[in-house]
Amino acid sequence: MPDAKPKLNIGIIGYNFMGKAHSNGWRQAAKFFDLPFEPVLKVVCGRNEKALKAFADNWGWEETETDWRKVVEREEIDVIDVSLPQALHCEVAVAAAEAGKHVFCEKPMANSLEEAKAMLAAVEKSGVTHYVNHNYRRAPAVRLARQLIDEGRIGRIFHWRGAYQQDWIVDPDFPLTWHLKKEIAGTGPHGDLNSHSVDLAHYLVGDITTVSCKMAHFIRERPLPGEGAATFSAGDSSGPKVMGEVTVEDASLMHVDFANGAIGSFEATRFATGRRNHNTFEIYGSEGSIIFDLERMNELEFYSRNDPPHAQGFRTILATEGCHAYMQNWWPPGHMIGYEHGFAHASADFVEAIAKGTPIEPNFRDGVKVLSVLDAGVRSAESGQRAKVEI
Ligand code: SOE
Repeated sequence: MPDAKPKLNIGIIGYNFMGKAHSNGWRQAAKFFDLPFEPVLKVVCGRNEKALKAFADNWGWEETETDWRKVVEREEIDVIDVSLPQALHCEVAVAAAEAGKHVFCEKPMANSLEEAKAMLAAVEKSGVTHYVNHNYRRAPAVRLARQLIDEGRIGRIFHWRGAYQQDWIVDPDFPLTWHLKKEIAGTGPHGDLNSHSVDLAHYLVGDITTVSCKMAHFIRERPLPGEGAATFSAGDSSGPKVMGEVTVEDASLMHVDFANGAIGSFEATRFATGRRNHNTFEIYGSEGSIIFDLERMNELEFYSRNDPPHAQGFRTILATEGCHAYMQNWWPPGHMIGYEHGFAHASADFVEAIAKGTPIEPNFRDGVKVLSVLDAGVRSAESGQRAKVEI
């Protein structure tokens, strides 16, 4: 019998959409990756005891708790996984860092740049491992994009074109769920979706220096949510229709300058009818180009000016070979992976980072950089002027 691995006890705060994705991520990471520690799903925390218990039973969390502070204070907990709406990230992450716990935090990192900076200060002071879950960085095809750039195959980058488009609130009767309330979500798709795209642009192109942003509000009032309403799901609408105010924007368009001279655009909306979760980017350079589309997430389109002229054209690379990031841990070539695998990759890398004492990216420092670009976007949209990114 091989020696048992040391255990890494996880306490997760939140058990909705992201709680589920993270729980699965920890489970799959433990099964498919040879990790230095064994992640233990120790305790799940939420407010509705009955729903929490059902969640814990289904995902194999050993215990439940309704007070997040008690989870953070528990001696044997090593990692706090913050799977909450962003308005709650700062308080929980800071308390976790102060208690010496490693922090795995859902995106966007926080509702304001100030909160994000406070979170960064707390984790740096305590020396714990910290991570912001921009899960799309860990798609093998995105890793391949980065590899092609590092190998010089794209050359000098001129253009970034990012668009993250969804359509789950295009129906005016879709209820006023928490993503549409400023006090919980901070902003609309600008923070929720552009945060992913800005993180990808930082990863693939580089730092952003100035921003121009335009935001739009298409529907100002929506019915209050009934039973079962959640992100992507209208729930029960049979009750009386009482309206409430939408307090975030419905769409955000930014154009930006990068420090390396490239220019870029970002489009984030929940009103792109027919687009369910269309997270795309295009990068154009002096030697070649790349295109990624999350809805075809195993593929990367690549064009090379260095191919002989008669053979030039976009080719589609299926990023499922053993030589592509993470794929050795899954299935043989051509056996597709999906949305949930990004969470498993993040969990696996997070455990490795703790064991090695090395940073994982994106971490809270990267998260602050994302928030600083989004903050410049908000300032620009409010003033009608171009805004500088200020950290
Ligand atoms: C809703 O827009 C949402 O769940 C985002 O919050 C996630 O970050 C994105 O990956 C999918 O859509």
